[in-house]
Amino acid sequence: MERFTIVESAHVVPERVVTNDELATFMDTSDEWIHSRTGIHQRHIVSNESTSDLATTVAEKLLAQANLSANQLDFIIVGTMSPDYLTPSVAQQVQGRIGATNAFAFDLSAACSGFVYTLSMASKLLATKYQRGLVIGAEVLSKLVDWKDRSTAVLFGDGASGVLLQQTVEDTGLLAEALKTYGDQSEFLTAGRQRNSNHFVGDIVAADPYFHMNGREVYNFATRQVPAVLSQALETVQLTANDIDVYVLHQANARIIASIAKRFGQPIDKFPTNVVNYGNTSAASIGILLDELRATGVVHQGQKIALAGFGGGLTAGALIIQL
Ligand code: 4VN
Repeated sequence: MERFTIVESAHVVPERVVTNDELATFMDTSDEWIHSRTGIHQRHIVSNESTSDLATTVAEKLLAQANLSANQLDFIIVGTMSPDYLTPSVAQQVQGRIGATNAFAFDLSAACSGFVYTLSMASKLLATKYQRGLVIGAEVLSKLVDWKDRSTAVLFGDGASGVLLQQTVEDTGLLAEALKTYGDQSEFLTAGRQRNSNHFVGDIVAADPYFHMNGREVYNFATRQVPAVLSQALETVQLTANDIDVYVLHQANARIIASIAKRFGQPIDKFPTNVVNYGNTSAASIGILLDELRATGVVHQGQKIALAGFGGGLTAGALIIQL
């Protein structure tokens, strides 16, 4: 077990709300289609904020809530697939802007599994000399969306979330995990292809900012692999599905979550969702939901919760956490 406590959680979304009805004013789609297929009713879209702006706001909230100063942080990891730059990383921008002079900072790129992979890596750091750190998921997916492609444009939204983690001597933290990567299926979900070009041969590959998704393949991957990683994690510590109080899954699509719950033989009310309000925010989604569930008391101290991410990579990952 990797011991830590979740001291605080926080999230932020841009002010601007775009409803399905608003999408239908410039795209051949409808609220009925989007809502019945995905569970999404609206998403938040940036006006002038960048990924690092959203991530910095989350970091500032976490420090304020915990009454800590930035120089008390040992590390900052940001899970993101939509950074402002290739370098610096979002985490490095956050570190500079909040003045976390004692923290090292880096991004972790694992798409929709970003929050789970990042939290797992943070738990390893907290098992060494590092006492306290931020785990943030931050995305501006709207810049990767082809607003002429109705099959993907309706799915995604912008937002950021995070947790402040700290070493503890209590019996809380990461009980078990299962992280899986299927790089041979990476073509099923891509975004942000970089150009490859040089002085000597000219253009080799052209840039393409947009999402490309084989929805059927990713959907089937999720319904098969999420129950598998959850089972695998539970088995390593001889726990069963019934021992988990709340399942906090990546919010890709409400129907996918329902079919995962069914396959896993657990009541759907143990799988809360908020995709209706935010769409799919990739690495930010699990943290946004976790923060809302903590705020309403659905998730609280003493529980065992399971987090599961799945998507681009293709990746899947499950964490069993004792709160
Ligand atoms: C994980 C998943 C998805 C995803 C895949 C398919 C899908 C979301 C396809 C069928 C369509 C409705 C939408 Cl499972 C995306 C990501 C990317 O973050 C990660 N929706 N759908 C329909 O016709 O019903």
